[in-house]
Amino acid sequence: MFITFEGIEGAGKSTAQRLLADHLQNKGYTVCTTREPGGCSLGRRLRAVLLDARTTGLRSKAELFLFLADRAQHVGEVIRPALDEGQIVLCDRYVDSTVAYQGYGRGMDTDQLVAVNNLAIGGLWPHLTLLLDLPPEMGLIRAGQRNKEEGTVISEGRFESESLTFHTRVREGYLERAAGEPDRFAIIDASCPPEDVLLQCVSAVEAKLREFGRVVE
Ligand code: Z5A
Repeated sequence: MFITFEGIEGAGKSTAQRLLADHLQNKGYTVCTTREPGGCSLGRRLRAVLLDARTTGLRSKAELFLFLADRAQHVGEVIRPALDEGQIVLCDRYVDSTVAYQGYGRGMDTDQLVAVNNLAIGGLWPHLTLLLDLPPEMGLIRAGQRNKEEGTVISEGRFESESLTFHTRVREGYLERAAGEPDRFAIIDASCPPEDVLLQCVSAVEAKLREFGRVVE
């Protein structure tokens, strides 16, 4: 089963992914955790270019194709093989990030974005997308706190420096997508403490596993 985590900066995706992976492993599932950009060796090189605040003047289309190159390689090298082995794949960001950031954030045509993404992923859409939703002001505060704790990293700050209006458009884009595909998306209230976020994720995942006849009690 293929599960993706989506949401704005600082929503708590990486935290929820880690907690959910532990929970599922404790239940006996084999889990593959990965992320975009940077879930494979080519992707790690592309991530360095894409997220570095010193990458200036990158055209929106060039940015798009770098994310798609990362995704196409990642699907072929990591995601599909793990799914073929029967693993549960938990991926931090995927196609919906492109539609939200390059579409709603940068203003590119969302139908075209879905079409080029479909080419990159060879039709491999997630079975479930956990949308961690919270106000952008809150996400940016969390991301700022994390940067303070871990030391601000200029090499990962290109999107963080976008305006609050940009992040607000991205959030609205996500919510619009979720409303359009209610069977795939579960909207998670990410403003609560991590353990409550986990409970909401577990409930959505168990419902999907039940649908697929894969529940381990
Ligand atoms: N991007 C794109 O434009 N197009 C694409 O196709 C793709 C990506 C795939 C990748 O950034 C950037 O690329 C992203 C979109 C763009 N940029 N933005 N914005 P990334 O992968 O480096 O970073 P991120 O995905 O935005 O994640 P993040 O900033 O690392 O945040 P997070 O994973 O959602 O949150 P976290 O690291 O789990 O938590 C952040 C802090 O909050 C940390 O201190 C936690 O301890 C704390 N936290 C977490 N959960 C909670 C709760 N529930 N309560 C309180 N505090 C919490």
